[in-house]
Amino acid sequence: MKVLVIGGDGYCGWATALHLANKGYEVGVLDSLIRRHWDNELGVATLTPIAPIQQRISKWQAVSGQKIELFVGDITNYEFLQGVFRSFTPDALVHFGEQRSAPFSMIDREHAVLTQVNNVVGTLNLLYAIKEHNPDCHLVKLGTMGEYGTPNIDIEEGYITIEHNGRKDTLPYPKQPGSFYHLSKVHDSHNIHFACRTWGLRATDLNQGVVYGVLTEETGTDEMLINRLDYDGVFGTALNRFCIQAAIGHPLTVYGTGGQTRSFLDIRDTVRCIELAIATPAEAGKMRVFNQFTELFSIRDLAMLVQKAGATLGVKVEVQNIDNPRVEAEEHYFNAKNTNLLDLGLQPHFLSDALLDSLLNFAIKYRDRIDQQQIMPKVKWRG
Ligand code: NAD
Ligand code: USQ
Repeated sequence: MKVLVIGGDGYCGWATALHLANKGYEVGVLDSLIRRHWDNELGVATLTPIAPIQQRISKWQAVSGQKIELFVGDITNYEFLQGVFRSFTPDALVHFGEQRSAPFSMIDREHAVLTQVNNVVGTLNLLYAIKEHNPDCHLVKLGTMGEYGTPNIDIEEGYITIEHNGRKDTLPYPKQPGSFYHLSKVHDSHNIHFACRTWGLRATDLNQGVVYGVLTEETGTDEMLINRLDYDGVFGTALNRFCIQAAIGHPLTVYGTGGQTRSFLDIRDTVRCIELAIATPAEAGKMRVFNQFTELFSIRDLAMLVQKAGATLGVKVEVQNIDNPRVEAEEHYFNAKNTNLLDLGLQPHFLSDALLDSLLNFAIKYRDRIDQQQIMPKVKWRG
């Protein structure tokens, strides 16, 4: 089975491409490398020294004997995308290839527009390419738990059954996202749902929580295969940032009270979830939705866990509540379902002392690469 991993040079995509190759899939990587360019523009860099994609791929071939085909280009360019479909003929697409930072999308009008055009047009092009070249191809699309926002009722997996004025229907779950980035994912979901209903395509929308960790079985086999690990105020995410802050003695940056609850998963579960989604494709005409996370934590609790893990390694960790640069509820109800992937056989790696230890030690190993100026958040939602 041939799987094209779009965004395969990124954090989730690189780990997934190698994992699927290791599991016997014929893998192609498509990436425009735009994320490396955005890092350069912002003057930020991953904690880990990542090799150019061509070198990463040839190293993987050297260690595993498996070939991964590389397509460098932008999915918003339809001619390019059609060329890839003709030459690679994928049976499944895993789509990670979007601008994925909420703060990046809130920098100014240009970044909001860039984010929504890149994400919405890219996904729309994929839907047309599937329809034209292989309507049976299964689209596995990365969405986000942030599509739902923080409603005061339980969050279902994509759809909710509602009774209204004596009538009943199962409808897309209401969405209240918290940034122009998160909104782009809602727009994608609507377009994918429409294409499935109208053209009979098959898709799985994976509403993923915040990913943490860096090592997977495959990326750990050689230093040249190392994954990216973002810590800066734009692309860095909560738990990864906290471990890296702890490693250099920077107080942990909890925004506001830290009562914000979010869903999380280990990157080793990200790659496994994708494998499970591909192995049992969605039915033709259906957009399935899986909530892809394993645990819920408040930001304040995460900071406390990192503080505790630091203490066992002899690292003193301070927690600082700073003014929240975002507009979001800080104390709220949050209860989301995640049974679909568990039913398919996911065996979660829950957050453990061992993982925090290894992430902290990883951060300590590369701490000379950290630019302290990039840690505090600079982008404010209200401008
Ligand atoms: P990333 O920035 O590390 O990787 C994304 C990759 O996509 C980059 O290599 C980039 O160059 C590429 N890309 C972007 N636009 C493209 C385009 N138009 N054409 C071709 N390539 C393009 O991001 P990530 O952390 O790996 O996230 C991957 C996906 O998973 C995103 O869609 C994101 O929204 C979703 N997700 C990520 C997280 C997380 O915590 N990292 C959590 C939930 C969902
Ligand atoms: N936060 C802090 N301190 C920090 C960083 C973040 O308190 O130093 C808080 C934020 O205010 C927010 C929460 O932690 O309440 C999560 O923020 P984040 O930056 O870790 O994650 P987010 O912006 O939501 O985005 C990330 C990924 C995105 C993905 C999303 C999944 O960048 O691609 O879609 O996680 S989810 O959060 O479930 O929507």
